[in-house]
This record gives sequence, C-alpha cells and structure tokens, in this order.
Amino acid sequence: MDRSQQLFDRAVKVLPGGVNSPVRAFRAVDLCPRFIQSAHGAYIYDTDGHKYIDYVCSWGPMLLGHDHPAIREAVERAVKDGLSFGAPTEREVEMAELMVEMVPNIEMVRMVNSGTEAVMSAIRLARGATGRDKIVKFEGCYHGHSDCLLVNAGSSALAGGHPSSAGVPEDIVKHTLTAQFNRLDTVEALFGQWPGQIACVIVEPVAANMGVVAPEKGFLEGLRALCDRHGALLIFDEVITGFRLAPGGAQAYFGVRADLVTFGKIIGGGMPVGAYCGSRALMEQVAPCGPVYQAGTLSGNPVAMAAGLAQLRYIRAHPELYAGLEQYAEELAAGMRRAAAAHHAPVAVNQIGSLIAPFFTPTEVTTFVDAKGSDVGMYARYFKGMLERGVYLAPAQFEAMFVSAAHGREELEQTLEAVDGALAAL
Ligand code: HOZ
Repeated sequence: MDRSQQLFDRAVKVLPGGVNSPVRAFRAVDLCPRFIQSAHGAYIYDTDGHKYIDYVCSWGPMLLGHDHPAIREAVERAVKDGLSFGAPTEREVEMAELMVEMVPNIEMVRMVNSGTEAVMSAIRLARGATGRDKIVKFEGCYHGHSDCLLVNAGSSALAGGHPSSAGVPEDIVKHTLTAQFNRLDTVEALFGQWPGQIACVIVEPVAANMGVVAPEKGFLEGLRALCDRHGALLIFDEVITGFRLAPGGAQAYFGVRADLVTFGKIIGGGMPVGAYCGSRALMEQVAPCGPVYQAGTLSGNPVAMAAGLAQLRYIRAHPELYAGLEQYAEELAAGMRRAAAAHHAPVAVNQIGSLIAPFFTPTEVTTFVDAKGSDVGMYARYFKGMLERGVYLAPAQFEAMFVSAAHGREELEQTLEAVDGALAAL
C-alpha cells in the first residue's frame, strides 16, 4: 500500500471525506487522492516520490510557479518580524496602494482571508449601499461557500451533486436569483420581474468553476448596461481571473468596468488572502467608516501580505509574462484538439488566457447547459491516464487547468505526449 493510501485511510477517520475541501477527495475521479509532499516550479511531488507537472497550481495563485524565490524570501523575512498582530502594519498600506495602482476602477481595498469572505462581504456591501435585498448570480458560477451564494453553484458543489447546499435556510436564498451565463435575456427577465429590488449582479467574468467558459462578445458589456439601467451594482468575482488574465484582471482584459471587485488566493501568492475593492464612495460604507459591518483578526496578516506584495510586485515588474502564459496555453489547447481529432475523441477544449478546460462532449461549450452535458465518466478516465503519465489535473470536470510562468517548452511537450497516450487509452 502506498503512503498516500495509508494517509488517506487515517484521514477519513478524522476529516470528513479525508480532506479539508471536497474536490481534493478525488471522488469525482474515483481514486485515492495523492498526498502532496512539496512543490517546485511547474512540478508537485507526492508522498510516494512521484513527480507531476501541476496544472492545479493551488487552484490558481501559483501564477509564477511553486516556491518562487521572490515570494519565499519575502515570507522568510516577514516571519522573523512576527506572525500576527491584530493591528495595522505598513505592508497592508503598500498592498492596497499597489492594488489600487494595478486594478482599474478601484480606489479602496478591504483585505480579508479568502475569496469566500471577500464575496460574502461584497454582497453585504452591495445590499447595504443600495438598500435592496435581491442578488443575481449565474448557474454554475461558484463564489465560495457563504449561504446566499450556494445556489446552483459550480465547482465541487456541482461535481459532488449538491449545487445548492443542505443547511441553507430557504428564507436566506429566496433573495438569490439565478440567470444563465452568456444569456443576457435571462438577466433582463429577472430585472423585469423584480423592478427596483436587485442590489447586484455577481459574475465570474470568465466562468471557471464549470470547466472554463469565456464570456461571449457583448455579455459583460450587456451586464454593465443592465446594472446601470436598473441602479444595481456589478460585481466581478475575480478570485480566478484577477491578476491572471492580465495585471489589471478581467476589467482590463475585457475593458468592462465593475463596481465592486473581489479577489482571493492569488493576491496572497499562495497564502490565505482575499480582498474586496471598489470606489471610495462605496468602500467608505464599510465599518468603521460606514454602517456595513465586517471585521477579522487575521485580515491583512503580515506574512500573507508579504507573500502577496512580492507576487504583485513581480507581476508589475514583468508584465511580459502574460504573453508567455497565453502562448503556452494556446499551444497546449491546440495540441489537445489535434490529439482529440487523431483519436476520434469527442473533446471540446476551451481556453482563454492561461485557463484551459477540456470537455468530453462533441459540441462546443458556451453555456452551463453545454458544460453539464459533458461526459464526466470519460473525464475521470482521462484524469487517471494523465496522472499515470505524470500530469496532475483538477480531479473533477467542472474546474479549470491553470498554467504558470514556470511551465516551459519541456513541460508542454511532456504534457502533449501524456494527452496523446491518455486519449488513446480511453
Ligand atoms: N473550490 C476550489 C476549486 N474551485 C477548490 C478548493 C480546494 O480544494 O483547495
């Protein structure tokens, strides 16, 4: 029995499903999860000494690859000064200044500890600022695990068969309205049905928790126009797209303005961090300036800020890295399509920036309905084939593949060889 299996056998006795976050249990691919020992550059290493090219990248934040020296050294320096103070530090100011400089349309930042917290707080702020209760989200979009957003959610909520969670009171979710991603008419209908009652529309500008689905031309612009017309706020959940599509995130990439923007792990360079941001007028509604309450001892944690600052400073100094990320992802996606055609495998490969998702379906995937139509059993077999060939993918269909700046020519060729072998063996 290998070490991962031994650890998993112990884990299931003391952790629900053997894990601290559902997708890691590998249930969607019907395997024992690999327990990870370490990671460096484009690679992760499991406790059994196997080496994998990593396309999970901690679900996105390892944009520069694992164990990047600039981030490691910044963390080592910060640790020497102390781990947590529950009081303001210079790094928080530097971090907020840097974010305001890099991200369009934001003037103020509130740091929190995760994407879930950021989004939950942004929704509270949108409701507080507009005096309205209803919110619009998209089916298959995932915004963390707060009560009002666990309605028709994506990611592991979807893969595990519980897109709307038990334990969430009907009274709370009655204010959550769901529309269809890339279908503006469904949003327009909700505004028609609930005039003057919708506080905000929240969207992942690229849906990346149903696989990866890019916004069609005009979709984000249309959301902006609808929100303006009806006095609602537009929230971009940039937990995945922030600092990944571009240094300015999806607002910069697509040229569409959001009223509030939420970030997650990527601004911590791998440490637990999140933030919600917006105009001064909106953000000054948050306590202690205004009546919207939100707080946290670990918010702006000095070690997490050091890691995040190092990552964002590196990105700002090396904007050329985005062209490299995109080129890698384009070549990988093109190679995956070629391999699928050669093996007569029904695969639609979606790619935008450094995000990729293969869907096991013969039709193109532009909506959640299309994504849900893909063959998850086939994805599971493909996942296993890739793992056996040294490539670590997301262990569920409804997730993204993340490329890092540490992925190079060698990794690209090895991955494409693995794709060829895994598709041939399906
Ligand atoms: N919800 C995350 C994927 N979209 C997974 C979090 C994790 O297991 O680390």
